[in-house]
Amino acid sequence: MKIIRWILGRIILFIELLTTPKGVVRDEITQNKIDEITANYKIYQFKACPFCVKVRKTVNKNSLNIEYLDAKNDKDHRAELDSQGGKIKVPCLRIGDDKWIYESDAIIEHLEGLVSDLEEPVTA
Ligand SMILES: N[C@@H](CCC(=O)N[C@@H](CS)C(=O)NCC(=O)O)C(=O)O
Repeated sequence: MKIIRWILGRIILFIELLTTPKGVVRDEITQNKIDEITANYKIYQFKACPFCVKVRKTVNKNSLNIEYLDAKNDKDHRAELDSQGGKIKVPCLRIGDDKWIYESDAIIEHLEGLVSDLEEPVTA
């Protein structure tokens, strides 16, 4: 069972490698603004989790600089996710110390929303 899971994990990572989108290139001011906000973001993940792959694709496509934390092998990160986030489930987006967003779709919606808010031209 462990070996099958391992093989599936490698397949998932290989497909990710083949299908990872190129990141958008945006003007420096907007990218810096986005980086400033995401400096406060962390994503707890299991490397080969398909839901985490889905979130990483959004991160890469939008050229977001977000730190990933391994909640599978790193005991401290796993304990943090459990005790502060409320459960061990990945992916989980942590914003600062107070906001923990579970569910890949909710994380993607948040990240896409952040980018579109900052990229949206302001109209009078
Ligand atoms: N509906 C969730 C599913 C997430 C999920 O099932 N994650 C699995 C890993 S692939 C998990 O965290 N399982 C808890 C565990 O293995 O301890 C999402 O879209 O984020």
